[in-house]
Amino acid sequence: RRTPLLRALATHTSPHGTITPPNQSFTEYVAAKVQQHDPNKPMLVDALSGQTLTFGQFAPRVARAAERLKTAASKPFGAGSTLLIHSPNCVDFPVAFHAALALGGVVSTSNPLYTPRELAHQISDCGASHILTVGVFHDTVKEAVELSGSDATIGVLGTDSSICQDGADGGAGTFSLADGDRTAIGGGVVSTSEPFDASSCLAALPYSSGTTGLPKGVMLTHGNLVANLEQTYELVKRARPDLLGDNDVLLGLLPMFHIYGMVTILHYSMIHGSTLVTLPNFEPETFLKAIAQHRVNVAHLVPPLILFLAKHPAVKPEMISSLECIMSGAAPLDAHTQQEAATRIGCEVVQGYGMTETSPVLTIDCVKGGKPGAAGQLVPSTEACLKVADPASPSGFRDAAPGEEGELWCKGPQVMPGYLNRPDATAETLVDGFVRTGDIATVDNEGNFFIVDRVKELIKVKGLQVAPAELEGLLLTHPAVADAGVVGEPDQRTPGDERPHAFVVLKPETQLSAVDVTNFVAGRVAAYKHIQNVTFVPEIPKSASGKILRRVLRDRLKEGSTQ
Ligand code: 4UU
Repeated sequence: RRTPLLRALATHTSPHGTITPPNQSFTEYVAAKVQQHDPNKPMLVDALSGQTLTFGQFAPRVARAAERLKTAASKPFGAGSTLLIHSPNCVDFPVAFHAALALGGVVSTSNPLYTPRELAHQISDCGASHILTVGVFHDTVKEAVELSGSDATIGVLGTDSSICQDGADGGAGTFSLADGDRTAIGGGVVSTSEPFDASSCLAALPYSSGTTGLPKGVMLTHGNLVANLEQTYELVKRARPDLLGDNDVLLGLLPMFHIYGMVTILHYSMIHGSTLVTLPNFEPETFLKAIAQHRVNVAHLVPPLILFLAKHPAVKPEMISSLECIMSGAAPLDAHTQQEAATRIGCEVVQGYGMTETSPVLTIDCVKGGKPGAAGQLVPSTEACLKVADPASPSGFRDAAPGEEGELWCKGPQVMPGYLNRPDATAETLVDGFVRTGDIATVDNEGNFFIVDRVKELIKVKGLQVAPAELEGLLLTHPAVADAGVVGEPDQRTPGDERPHAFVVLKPETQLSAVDVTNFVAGRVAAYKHIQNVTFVPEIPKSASGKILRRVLRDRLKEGSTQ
């Protein structure tokens, strides 16, 4: 009799109730919402080129792009096919995305700054049949396709021959989203002869290393994406209706290939009916100009960008006077920095928390003006518990006592069904329907969660993932390196941000400088993954089972001791 009560106490449910997401494809859901807004209103505006896509142009543009994907490409795209979008933010991004989904296929997204070898890994891993990129990255993509041995077809966005341009024959196309077969979880095809089930059809494959190892394809279903948009939108509607203005202008700076940019910024803006001002990269001048010129009032950012706005001498109050609300996510923002930033910028700063594996949103701070340091409350239909390792318990875990820190485990319709082709990693991450976040949290009496530490391997650089295992694997390919361990070193100038630090063991009779090590890595991975500091050590501390004791390495950095 006692067990159910204890279980009930240990599981936290959302204070914002539940939602019943419609059983629709993601594209059908988004297109129906988009259609409810003024067809002449700009939905996306490219801050650099001025290129605009209105709410009314969206559906016909998707229909045309789908037609071209299906017919113009050297091999037809359809159910079971995967489109890899390798592009900076642009107005064509959602068009290409939904054209692929409308045909029953799947979309994977990659960082356009990847080197050919990083991109080649994703091309083979996700099994991309088609790749869309922009002109400047065409050669990189071509090289990556060759490296991967794939026969993927490459197309170009943003040119006259682009699949996303309106054709000479007009853009009156309509598309039937319910028609056609779809891609099943893990590949294969779900036939239309079966009733549509959004939770069993695969839609997106963003990449995440999860709690350990190399980047993996995160299988997100149509149901996951629809649910998370409903959860986010409904939470704002119920708890912060003042944040649902009719004429909001949002900032599309964070990359659309990452889950934050893809769902919480791009698609949230589209369904809400806001105008999204997109930027292809961060450059102080264009960033400030975009905010001022378009009167951006809601900006989804990561902590280093918030610090830039709060502290950089180039930022003058009149440049950012339109800002009313800044949403911070993807990395920790401590209470002090949050409050100081809100005061200096002169607008509210609130946090959201989530991960790629949860489509992404798990919590949002609903306190008006922001609850300092809080990641927020659970979005509707989401459950969480805090787990502490306990060798005495049969499961190896016990629930945290009230007020005690524990690993956050979450459950809800936004949780992925698993990693692509990785049943082992899936089984480690999903337990009884709960996803293990690898984050340590506490919760207060009002259901506000605070993320206090990260216990998974992941390093976060400006909100983007850097997988230590990837850099370690790369370092081990150097002929002079006997062993290596990489951890995130807190960046003193930017609280919450990290930089990869390598501990390296050299082979006997070899010589290597720190610069040799950083250069070796720099030639092979995108800039944000570059090793910033190197410490040579006689050995890498490991557990009895051979796992790197990262905590020990991190503690050494904290102590400033390198031995
Ligand atoms: C401390 O970064 C993301 C998702 C970001 C996001 C989600 C919901 C931003 C706004 C929003 O509303 O996904 P990933 O997969 O790249 O990284 C996930 C990890 C988390 O497990 C956690 O360690 O990023 C860290 N993280 C945070 N940490 C994400 N948000 C926070 C946060 N505080 N607010």
